[in-house]
Parts: sequence; C-alpha cells; structure tokens
Amino acid sequence: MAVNAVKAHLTTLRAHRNRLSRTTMRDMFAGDPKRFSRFSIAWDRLVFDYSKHRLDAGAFKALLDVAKTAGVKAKRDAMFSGRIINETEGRAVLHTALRAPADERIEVDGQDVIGEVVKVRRAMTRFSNAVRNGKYKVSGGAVTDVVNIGIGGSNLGPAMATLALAPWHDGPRTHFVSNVDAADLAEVFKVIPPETTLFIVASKTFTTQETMCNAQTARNWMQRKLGRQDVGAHFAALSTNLVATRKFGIADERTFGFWDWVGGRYSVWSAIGLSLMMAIGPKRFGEFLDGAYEADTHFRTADYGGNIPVIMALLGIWYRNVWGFETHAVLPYDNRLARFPAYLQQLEMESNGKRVMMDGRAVTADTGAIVWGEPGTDGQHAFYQLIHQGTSVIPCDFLIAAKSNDRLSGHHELLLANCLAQSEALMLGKTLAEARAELKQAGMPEKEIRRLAPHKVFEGNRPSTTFLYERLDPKMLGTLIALYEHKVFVQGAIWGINSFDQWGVELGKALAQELIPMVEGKAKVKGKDASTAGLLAAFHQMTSR
Ligand code: G6Q
Repeated sequence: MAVNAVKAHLTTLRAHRNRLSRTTMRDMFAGDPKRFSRFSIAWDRLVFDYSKHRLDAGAFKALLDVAKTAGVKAKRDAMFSGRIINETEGRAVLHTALRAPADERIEVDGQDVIGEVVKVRRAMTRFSNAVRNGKYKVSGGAVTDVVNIGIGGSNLGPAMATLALAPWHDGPRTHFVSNVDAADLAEVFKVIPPETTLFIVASKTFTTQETMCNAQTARNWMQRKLGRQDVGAHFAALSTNLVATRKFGIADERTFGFWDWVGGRYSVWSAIGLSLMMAIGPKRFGEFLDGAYEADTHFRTADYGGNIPVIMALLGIWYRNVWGFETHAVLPYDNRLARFPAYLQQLEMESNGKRVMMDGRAVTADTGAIVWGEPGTDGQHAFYQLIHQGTSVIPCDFLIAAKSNDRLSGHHELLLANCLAQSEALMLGKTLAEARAELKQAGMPEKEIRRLAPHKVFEGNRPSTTFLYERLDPKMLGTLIALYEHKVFVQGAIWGINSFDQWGVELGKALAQELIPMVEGKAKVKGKDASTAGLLAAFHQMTSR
C-alpha cells in the first residue's frame, strides 16, 4: 500500500509551524550567529544556503523524520539499481545510468545497460566530431546549422542547456523547434541555409503529433529548396522507435537510440542531448555528465541532514503541506539560465503533479507545487513586487555564479549585489517603525508619514534558498540539474506517488486527434460541448470570410 509519509508527522510538523509562527527569521538570525553555518552546505564549487527559511533545529529534525518514514534511502537504491519503480508503465527509471562511469554495472531484466549506454555515446561522439570537423558532408558541404525538432522532454533539456552553455559553443549554430505553431519553424527557415543544415528529429516515440508535423514540413521544405527528393543526409533521428525512423527515411547510422527506462524529461543525458553535444563538443558534454554524476554520488552517500536534494525536497514539503504555500519561484541571476525555470516546470510539475498515489488511491495531501520564474534582475522590475508585498508567500530559489563567463567590468558585482539584496530584503522585511523612521529622516511631515508608511512596510520573513556556484560551466550545469531531479524524486517518494508517468498529458492529445477532422471541415461537429462547438462554428465562419 502506498503511504504518504507526511501524514504520520503532520501533528508534530504543525506544532513546529505554530511555534515558528511566533518568531521571525530576522530574530532567529539575530539570536544565532552560527545560523548560516548551521543551515548551509559547502562543496568546493557550490554553496547551498538554506538558512533563510522558517526553520530551526527542531523543525529540521522533524522534517528529516519524514524522509526516514518514507524510506527515501531504500527507494533511492531501488531506482539506482534498475528496479521497476515506474509501476504504472512497468519501467525502470535509470537516467542516472546515463552518467555513470563506464565500468559500473547496472542491470534491467538481467541485461547490463551501461554497455549499451557507452555504445550509443560513442556513436554520438563519432557523428558529432564528423559534423563539427566538417568531415560529414551534406549537399552544400560541411554542416553549418543544426535544427533540433522535438517537444517537451525532447526539447526543453537540450534547448535550456545549449543556451546555458553558450560560452562553450564551438560547433555549428544550433536552433530548436518545438511548437506545432508554424511560426516556430517559419522563423528558423528564415535564418538557416538549406544546403548546409542538418535536422535532428528528436522523439522517443517518433509518433508525437507536433514533432512529426514539423519534421515532415522540414523535409518538404528541404526537398523544395534543394530541388531533389533525396535529402536523407540532412536528417538524423533520436528515438527508441527504429521502425518509425526507418519509415520516415532516416538511415540507421544516423539514428541514435535510447531506452524505455529514460523518461522524456530526464533524457537530456541520453541521445536527446546530441544537439548540445554538437554545440559544445563531446568532451564538454562528458563534463556535463560528470557534474550530474557528482550530484548522484552526493545524493547516494550523504546523510539526510547533509543531503542537498533531500533538504530541497523537505523544504518544498514543509511549505506545501504544512504552511500551505502553493507556488515556488526559481530565480536565476544568470541570464543564460533563462530557460531553466521552464525546464524545472516540466521536471517538477509533470513528475509530481499527481492526484493519486502509486496504488491508485487519491492523495490526502497536496502534491507538486506550481513552479515558475524568470531571470533576475529583470524579474525585480516586474513580478517581485508580489513576492515582497503580496498576500501569497512564495518560497524562492536564487541561483548565481561567483564568477561571470563574460568580461564586462562592473556587471557581475552589480548582479551579485542585487541577488543578495533580494533574499536579504525578503528575509528582513521592513517594520512600520523602520518605515516611519526613514520617512522622518527624509524630512517628511508627520501627516504624510502616517499616510505613506503603511505602503512602505515589508512583512519580511519570506523564505529563500541561495545556490552560489563558482561558475556556470558544463559540469556545474549537470550538477544543478541532477540536484533538482533528485529533489523531485524525494518528494515523490515521500508523497507515495509515481513521479515517472505523465497520464495527464494524454487526454488533451487524444481529444486533439479527434478534433482535427472537425477543424479541417472534413467531419461534422458532433458530440462536443456547447463551448467547443460554438468556438468551432466561429472559427469556420471567420476562415470562410
Ligand atoms: C516527458 C514527457 C513529454 C515528452 C514529449 C515528447 O517526460 O513524456 O514531455 O518528452 O511528449 O515525446 P517524444 O519524445 O516521444 O516525442
């Protein structure tokens, strides 16, 4: 029977919440000069600061007890060893095998998987090298542009990581097309030279509507532009479905496989990372994997109390289930991590947006938080107002590098100061007395002070975590992603849900399929609710004008 481990501890956790409600982080910092060292973890390249949370030793211990009750360690070991933990799809969950050392041995159904992983990575490396050094030729010679066509897990990972690692690009230009909206592909068509472009069709199933539509349009466009039918050399595939890739006309030597134990949103480490490998090269791609492996090792070996993903997960549970905070903001002070919040949105919300437990019974407590965010400092001039003074409390993750990858003097100091200022302001807030004193100091008359001061009060006591890392490089990016992956795993283990299926995506897909002939006007609108039927009628009327 699936168990939600929070339930057993709820009374204790609520008592801690009630106790902590009577104090503030400001007071806790004032009363404990060691608070930062007590509530932070320092690796050589990364500091994880969780001291700005509504937490003290007692509450922290109570949270660690939740992880113990959930048996996180045993569940973690089951995942790493290739047991079928994705029960609704009957699959192992082994994205960690994709970054494990070549001499490790992990079996699924008695078959070693590492050998297969290494084989595919070697093939990817050979192909990437040939494309990057110009030995692989398409109609117009060496490849200058690579376009990854894929959606969801087959897009977000490589697109996010390719942007994040732009300073390491020394390969062909890379482009990403995901949306079936023609605008996405049309904008890329404007900038790519057809004679020297390579399309990578990335789809685990090779049946995804949007991807297949974009891939077919890309092939037709190439045939038209090049004036020939055979454009095979301009296409590669990343897929587990060899029958479909062959049918599409992509030769096996340009098809890179993976396995059903790699979930879409966990697949950037697999062949799905080919576009990234082409951009930064196989060596840097290897460092990206190494960074993730470092996080895996930490997750497997550190005690709960010193385990970064376990603490990230418990803080999420603390706020979601005990304080009732619904959303979680990811705020990278790192412009090249612009797509990181979107990537985490999929990772967290598709994994833990579940309403039943592993055994099918309805969950009895809230699961996955709503994840959102944008890079700072831009967000400061937009939505931070609500984080500071709105009525919802939004726990935040701040991410920032100690060293910038760009040498424009003065910028990074300003960026870092802003990042630290935000978490400080959220934690400290500003009392009415402080607001009044400030206005008085500025020489404001008492009547005005009384009118304005309430608007200048910041409640404070708003929680945040800060990740300060040495530099955003391939290895660090790998580490950061893997830490969040394990956070999601721990939360799923505690809630007793399956973090590795995604049935919620299916219903919309099926209904879209059914609607296509009605949209095309090839079938009568039948069996639809009044709103859908009304919108279809209006659509047909507008398009007939
Ligand atoms: C991820 C999801 C989903 C998936 C896309 C694309 O975990 O399963 O986002 O990645 O639907 O699927 P294909 O790779 O099969 O085209």
